[in-house]
Amino acid sequence: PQLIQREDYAPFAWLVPEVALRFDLGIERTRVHSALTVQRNARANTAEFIRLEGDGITPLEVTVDGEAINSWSMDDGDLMVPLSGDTHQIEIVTEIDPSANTQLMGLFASNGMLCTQCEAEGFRRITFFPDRPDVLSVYSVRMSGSKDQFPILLCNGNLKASGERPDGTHWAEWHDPWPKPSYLFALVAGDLVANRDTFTTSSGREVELAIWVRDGDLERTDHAMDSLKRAMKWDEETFGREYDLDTFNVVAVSDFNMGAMENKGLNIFNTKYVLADRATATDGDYDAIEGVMAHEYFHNWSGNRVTCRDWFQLSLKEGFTVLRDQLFSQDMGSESVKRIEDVRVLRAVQFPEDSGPLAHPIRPDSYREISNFYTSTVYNKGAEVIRMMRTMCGPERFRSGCDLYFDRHDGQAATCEDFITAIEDGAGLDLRQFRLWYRQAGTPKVKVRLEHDGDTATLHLSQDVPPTPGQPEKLPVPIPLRLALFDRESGEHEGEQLVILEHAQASLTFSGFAAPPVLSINRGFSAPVAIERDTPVEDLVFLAANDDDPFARYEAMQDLVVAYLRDAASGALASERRAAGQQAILSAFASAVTDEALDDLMRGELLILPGHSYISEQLAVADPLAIHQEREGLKALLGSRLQTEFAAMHARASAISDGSDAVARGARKVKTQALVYLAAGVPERAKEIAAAQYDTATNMTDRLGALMVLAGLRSPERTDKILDFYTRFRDNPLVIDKWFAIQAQSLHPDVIEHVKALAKHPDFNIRNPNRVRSLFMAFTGAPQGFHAASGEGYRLIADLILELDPINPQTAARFVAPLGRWRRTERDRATLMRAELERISKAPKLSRDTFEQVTRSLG
Ligand code: B3K
Ligand code: ZN
Repeated sequence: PQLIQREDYAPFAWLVPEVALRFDLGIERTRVHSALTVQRNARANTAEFIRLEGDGITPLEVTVDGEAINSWSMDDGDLMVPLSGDTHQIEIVTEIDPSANTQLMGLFASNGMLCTQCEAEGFRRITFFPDRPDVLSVYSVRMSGSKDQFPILLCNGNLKASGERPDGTHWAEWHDPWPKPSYLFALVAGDLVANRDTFTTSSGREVELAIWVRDGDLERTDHAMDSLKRAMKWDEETFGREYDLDTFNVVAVSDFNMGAMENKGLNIFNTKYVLADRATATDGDYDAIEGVMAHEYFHNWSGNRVTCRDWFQLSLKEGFTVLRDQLFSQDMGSESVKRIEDVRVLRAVQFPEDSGPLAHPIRPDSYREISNFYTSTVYNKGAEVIRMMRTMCGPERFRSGCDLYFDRHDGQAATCEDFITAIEDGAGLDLRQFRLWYRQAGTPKVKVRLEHDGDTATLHLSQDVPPTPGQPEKLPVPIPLRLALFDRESGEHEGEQLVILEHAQASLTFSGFAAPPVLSINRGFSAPVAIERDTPVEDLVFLAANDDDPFARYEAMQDLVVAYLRDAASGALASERRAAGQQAILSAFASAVTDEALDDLMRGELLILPGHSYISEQLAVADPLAIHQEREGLKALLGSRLQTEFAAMHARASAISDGSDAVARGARKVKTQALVYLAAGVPERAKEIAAAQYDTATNMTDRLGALMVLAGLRSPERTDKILDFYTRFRDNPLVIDKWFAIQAQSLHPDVIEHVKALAKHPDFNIRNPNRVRSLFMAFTGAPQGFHAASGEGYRLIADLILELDPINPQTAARFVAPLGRWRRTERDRATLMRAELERISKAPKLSRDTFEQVTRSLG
């Protein structure tokens, strides 16, 4: 497959101001009639043809200006139509079989309904079209089909007319006044019911809101609706963005490759991010629904009104929209807890990506399959990069920059460069050097050293951006670091400063410190970098107890643990230092458990140990089992030595009455945290408490937390509760997904056998992406299974990739990354991982998606 390069961008030779589509809908046969008004693009090179992209479709009829032609030809799936004049009308008929569409791209069937997914290149599986984001058109759509089968017919924009015919069919006509690229097209036809509401915009327009689901799911849509209304209001207040159509429809589907899709006026969601009630969804699910609802809604401006010129600019809409949804969630709940959660995801997923074979800049330079670039780098690091701009200028100036961006580029397909320039002009920032963040991959490493002499403290900073594939040499990037220097006597500091490290090295002096201060740096995680600080253990303990920046406090605890586990897992810890490290961690945890000034939501964060992948990141080459054992060993130590404290915390939290407020949520969070440690340290005692928590649970958070802990233990309670859970929830696919995941990601020594058995369970369905992820993606997070010395874990994942690739390449390709970490993994395992990648690469007819990921990973 061809390598597509950012530098090769050229505008399309034709404009397509108008598109009229007619759909005759059927699950097995849908006929599509498309009429395109095309005009020569004065800003592009002239062409004698128009290339209309197609993927797996054939033209049944082609007419130009009303005349059937046969001078068209096919080129690699695309339709080439010769055109001589400046303006033409092209009409094309295609036919597709949505029931055979297992890729879930284009028009597909899910549970008897029809729906679409067009981003990035799915529209070409419906009809021939210049399927690129810089071609913007006004769409009119007429759809018709059996009224019985498809009582509800939805499309982008506003409903214009509808009617019935005597033959049992009905039709609807929709018009979307806003010019849009084909990737934002959507259509839904099915038997659906709606949760309806209205929203009055700041300028007083009333918008009809509807969330469409299957009959029976309606009771579980209230949280999604509330989240949507909160997001609409917040975007008006915080970014001055108002909704721009008379209706906003959201449809939930159970077969979906991703979380959700921001199609203009008709968002399509994975049911996972819509349906929730207290018995079936965890607090984490509630937060995720709120966040994804907001994210897709925010795309209406950052993505739809201003879209991307080409797919290399993806972070223009995704990074920005992730930042917007993060800020929204920070405002809706606990700002510091949300910040910690976002950083944890970044470190668990994006940092490893940035240090592995799939590393790429937030604005990539080339791709073979764009689906592979919907990554944590483009999304989460992209958000961090824009967040740094905001940190450097402050929220007000940032808002002015955003206003200018929306103003200047409304109705356009823009670039990251356009965004940066608008922020420079509107916020008054100089971002010349900062642009490197868009061009360079790799997580910058910042070394921090604090010296003290007389009454002066000197801070030495240096940075290094590591080499990544295709980028051996790097330049220093501007790194905004929020810092404070604490007086260790008073436990206070004289105010926070923002320092921007622009060069490879810098030294800063601070006077007025008779005694050496304690440095708190990268507060709030002001830059997405890896800090290496030579901070003594007692200073970390000090910060873990005293830092007034909640993120920095969390970070001090993490650093204590990370340093210990890193050294322990690499065998570099002499027994004395081991004991000292454990002692420091024990005392930091003991104060976190008992500190009455902390709320439980924050306490819960402090008590989460750094994840396996983040610890691996600290080592050039990691032994996954050693990390796992040390991490579990530390948990066991904490659980047994702080047994009384954890049990008391569990009892205290269990007495807090159930509810959806922050106090009750915090209580649930620490309850399960207590169980996690007790299960590691005193499993016999933990079993009982967990079983009781399971039995008396009145919500999914408590029930699943208890089940998760039991799933890792060999005990009769485990078997009992796993069976009970299945029986209770067998009719709810989203909960059964949890049931699969909890077993696949468990600490149980027989996890591989469990996964193999679950793959044969009647409820396992390889065609449903949620189910595949809940079994196999979860399994890649069970180190003792995935990294089993026999290589069986790697083989399971490789077998899955090979089986799934012909069915759903986009989802299959997502499983390559865990195997791609071989270079950073201990030698024997690396050989096994590599061998599986090679086996995959030799398969005949590998999809472009999987081929690209496997090739890069072997690289
Ligand atoms: N824009 C979509 C992602 C589409 C993924 C295509 N492979 C959802 C989102 O980021 O909001
Ligand atoms: Zn998005």
